[in-house]
Amino acid sequence: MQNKRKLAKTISKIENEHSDYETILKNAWKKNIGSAYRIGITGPPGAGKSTLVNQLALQLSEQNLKIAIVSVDPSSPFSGGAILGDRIRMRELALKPNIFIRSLATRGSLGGLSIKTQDICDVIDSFGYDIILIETVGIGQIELDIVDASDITVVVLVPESGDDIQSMKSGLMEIGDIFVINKADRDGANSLAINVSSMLQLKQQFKKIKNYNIPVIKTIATKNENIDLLLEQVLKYKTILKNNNNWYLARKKRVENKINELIFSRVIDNFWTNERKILLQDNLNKNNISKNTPHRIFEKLLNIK
Ligand SMILES: Nc1nc2c(ncn2[C@@H]2O[C@H](COP(=O)(O)OP(=O)(O)O)[C@@H](O)[C@H]2O)c(=O)[nH]1
Ligand SMILES: [Mg+2]
Repeated sequence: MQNKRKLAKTISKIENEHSDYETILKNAWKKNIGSAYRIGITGPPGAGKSTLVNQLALQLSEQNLKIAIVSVDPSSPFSGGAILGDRIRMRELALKPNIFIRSLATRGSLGGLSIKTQDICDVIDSFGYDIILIETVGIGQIELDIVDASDITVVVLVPESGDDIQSMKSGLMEIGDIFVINKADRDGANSLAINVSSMLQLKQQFKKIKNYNIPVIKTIATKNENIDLLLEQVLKYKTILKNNNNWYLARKKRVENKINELIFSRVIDNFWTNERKILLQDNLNKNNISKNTPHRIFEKLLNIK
């Protein structure tokens, strides 16, 4: 429990961009992280992502694993946006010594979300967690950011209001390594599953791994139905990743992203000297703004010593 409290505090520091941010990460990386399996779960609001994550965490916790749940969803019960029953279930989950739950605010720059989520996962990893379940609401950039931060992406769809067509448009089809048709107790689950399967067959280019057939699994999260099947596929995918070198490639990409981000922030910080700030404002004042193109001002800024 003490450990969980310490982890929670550390994550808050990253979220709030505390001055210790980079020190925390330096220390985390020193612990040779990279063993936690990062599972992204995404899909439209109300699809049952939180319920699924809840069930997955429960099953995994029985396997004597340390599980972390990170929710990047403003409407998630983890962040208090749900009906009472769901909140109570979450609280029960959080009481288990080997389950850590955390919701992240989506405020701030969207572009920064993938790095921040990644950094937070790195810290969780350094605390010895085996599995990190990352729930994100499927709204464009956020879910794409999370793809970067995870090893596997599970896309959750439901048989409601033309979800299949919607997901084609929003790019969900491209990012899924496993598809879940949740609320299989509802009409239309079968036809949605068939539609998704045939779309996946047509779009072979979505496959990141050769000879891997993307599974489409029907679940009823509220009744814990087929969650074991989903879990089996999720765990199988980890073996596939490792056998195909993709485990390493995903890590390589994350390290690269992090280095690029460090370069970017460091270069920006060094660039904006007082002289340059003054020069910029001077060039942008009412009298001067039409005199120069942005490119010319950029050149001037570069050339100032
Ligand atoms: N009928 C039915 N309802 C479900 C199922 N899974 C989740 N729900 C309900 O759908 C609602 C939204 O679930 P939630 O997990 O919060 O969705 P999220 O927004 O994707 O995280 C909740 O009231 C759940 O109890 C399911 O398989 N069948
Ligand atoms: Mg949710």
